[in-house]
Amino acid sequence: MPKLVLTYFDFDGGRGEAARLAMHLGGVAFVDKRIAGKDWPALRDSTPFQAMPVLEVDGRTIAQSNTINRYVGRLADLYPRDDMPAALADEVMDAVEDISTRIGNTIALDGEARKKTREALAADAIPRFLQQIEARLKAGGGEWFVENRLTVADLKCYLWVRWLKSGALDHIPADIVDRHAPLLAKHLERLQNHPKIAAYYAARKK
Ligand SMILES: N[C@@H](CCC(=O)N[C@@H](CS)C(=O)NCC(=O)O)C(=O)O
Repeated sequence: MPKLVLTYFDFDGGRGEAARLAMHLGGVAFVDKRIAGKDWPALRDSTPFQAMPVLEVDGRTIAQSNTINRYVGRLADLYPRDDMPAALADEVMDAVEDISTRIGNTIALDGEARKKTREALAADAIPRFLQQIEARLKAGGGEWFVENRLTVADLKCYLWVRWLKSGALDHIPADIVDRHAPLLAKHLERLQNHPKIAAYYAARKK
């Protein structure tokens, strides 16, 4: 197994969290390097695309969260080996990435601009993405996206849905998932109640 160092912000969510969870679930040893916000400006230019997460693999650096998810997913046996289920898992991860980026971009906006942009997202793009992603869960059998088992696609979706339902996003109603994609709300519970995920977050709280 290569020596792995995952570098990401010091909170239990965001683009680095699916890889952390995947390695934890798969028993893949890694250094969980957590960066405080105040230390990020000094580190920024040393990362390939001035962004995190980054994964060092035996000293080589890999950037881009979904690329990292696929890589650690393979190590953790949480990513499909066959082409079609792998493409379906990628589709979910990339769709979640697209919509998360659109939501994330509103964080930097000022009051009224943020309100308008978030209300527009809540009226159109978010319901569409929820419905389309839910349709893919249904096509996979209703519990998992592919191969009737947990993969990194489930982790990526779970973290997005958890964010939407957290109430942290003003002007995006926290019940938007329940209203537009009830299967994704159940999927969130399935992941939250997964024994290893529940134990991981219980331990993080201590
Ligand atoms: N496409 C990239 C986006 C990475 C990204 O924007 N990361 C954010 C944190 S989630 C970041 O590093 N922001 C700090 C900055 O832009 O200065 C990926 O998927 O990894």
